Amino acid sequence: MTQVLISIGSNKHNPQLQIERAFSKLNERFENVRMSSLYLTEPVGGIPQSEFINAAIRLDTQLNAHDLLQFIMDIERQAHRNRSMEIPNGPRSLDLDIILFGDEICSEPDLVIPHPRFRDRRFVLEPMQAIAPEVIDPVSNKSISQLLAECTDLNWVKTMEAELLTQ
Ligand code: PH2
Ligand code: MG
Ligand code: MG
Repeated sequence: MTQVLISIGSNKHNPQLQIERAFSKLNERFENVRMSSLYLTEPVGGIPQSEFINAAIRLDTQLNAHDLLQFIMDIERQAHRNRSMEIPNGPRSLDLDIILFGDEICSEPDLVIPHPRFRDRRFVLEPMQAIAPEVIDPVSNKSISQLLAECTDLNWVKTMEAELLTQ
């Protein structure tokens, strides 16, 4: 079994529903599936666009990383994601990124693990910190907690609960 950390995000076509549906599909297929709470996050890159909802998911799998990638891309397609029509870092109905796959390091044209930019993204690290603070990044040998403490990304990330309290 390999423990996997996935970052999930959406800012189009009912983001909360997209994330809940994707979570149920992963939960049906895999074991020990856990999701953080949902976070409202400032869009990073792309074009001016709506805020995202992001979360982190932790699961165990017997699949290899490529087969897991196929499975999650299938979930993205079911959410009507069409990569050929997309602006880089632009709006998307559902994005599932494999951040860590056990302690594997993989650098292939279609799959880079650990995710190359996750250490610089607060919208990835904050949700991961909530469910997997002790997990180690095999490239930097630092824990998620350490990476978050050192992260200089100033884009805002807030829990949906905090957002409700300020309304
Ligand atoms: N995903 C991107 C680009 N920018 N910004 C936020 N806040 N959340 C995301 O999930 C996100 C992003 C590319 O996948
Ligand atoms: Mg992606
Ligand atoms: Mg992404």
